[in-house]
Amino acid sequence: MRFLHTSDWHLGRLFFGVHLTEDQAGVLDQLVLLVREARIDCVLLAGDVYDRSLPPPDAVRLLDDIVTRLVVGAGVPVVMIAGNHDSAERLGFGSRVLEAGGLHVTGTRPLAVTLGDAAGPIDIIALPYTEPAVVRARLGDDTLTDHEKALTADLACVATQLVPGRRRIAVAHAFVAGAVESQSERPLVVGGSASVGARCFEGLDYVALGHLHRPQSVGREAVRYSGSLLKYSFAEADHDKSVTIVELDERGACLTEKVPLSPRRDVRVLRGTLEELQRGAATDSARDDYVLAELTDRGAILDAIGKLRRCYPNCLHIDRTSLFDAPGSGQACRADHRRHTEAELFGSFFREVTGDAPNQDETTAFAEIVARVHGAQTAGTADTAGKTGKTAAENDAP
Ligand SMILES: [Mn+2]
Repeated sequence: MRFLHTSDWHLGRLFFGVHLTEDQAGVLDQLVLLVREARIDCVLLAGDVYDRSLPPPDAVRLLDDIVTRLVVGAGVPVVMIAGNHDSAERLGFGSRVLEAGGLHVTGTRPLAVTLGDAAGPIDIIALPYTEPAVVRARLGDDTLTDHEKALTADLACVATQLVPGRRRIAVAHAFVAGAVESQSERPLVVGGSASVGARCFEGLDYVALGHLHRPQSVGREAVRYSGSLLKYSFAEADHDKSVTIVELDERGACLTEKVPLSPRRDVRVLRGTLEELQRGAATDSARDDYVLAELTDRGAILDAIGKLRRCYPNCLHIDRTSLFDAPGSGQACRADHRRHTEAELFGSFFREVTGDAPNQDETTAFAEIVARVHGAQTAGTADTAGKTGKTAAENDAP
């Protein structure tokens, strides 16, 4: 039997204020095509279907469309669980009605789905993401104090109802110890560990995991994260986003294959001076990509984002932290500015911003500007005093 394992679609996601629904629709079109062309028997969607518990209407419409094309159009059953971003109750709406049609969705409790091929039945245990406290209350067991115990208990609940010896896989949304995190996952707990050991999944022929956004196996090849549908942070710029095709043979051994998805816009980090990036754009064939610009210029740039968006229209963010990592950074603000001359203050400000002391030309230019300002002030005061008949001292009064 051939499964397509995917997770973390995060439909309705905003990326630096940009709605990604069209980008998601584009790769999901590819997914539907792949399901047909690769003769997939069942799609496993391992949670974080939506980005938030109350998804925007566009995201709901997109999920409705994709699921209909898979289940009704292609005749391929879908097993879908809630992740920590989903509302378990809302995602699970109508699940008992939908089951007969081939859409097996579960939000609040574990579920067993039995499919089969020529070699016999295959049991799929669908384990939606659940807080230990919720499992504790549902099972009436006070000993379920952490994620591992809760998941093990849920798994056991379903497993005891199954016929032993049959091929068995699981779909779960969890953080398995030893796996590598990314920047765009919401931690399952704040200030603690929510990891579960890979040993929880012993005896299962394949475990289709969701939660971590980097595609990876953990512990053994058959315990696997497919990774997210798209890159949901700039820290994921180097990820190869993909889905996993799992071929389960008659003995329960599986072969996995990563199939890449091509988003209409990639997520890239570009580093250099503004001028270097502008020059690079001339020969860049993917200027529509979502871009984070790490500008290495020293000193101020007026409207840097406006200038960058003329060549990279989807430049979403500028990072100038290198500026603030400069040696001497932060020193100037601690100095008492009343004890320093204008030239000294300028010097320390210049060092603060650029990391270097001003050169002779810059020092001279500053001195000239200061002299001109002082000259204008003196002339202005004299002029005003002349017109109003007041003295300069009177004009200075508050
Ligand atoms: Mn996620």
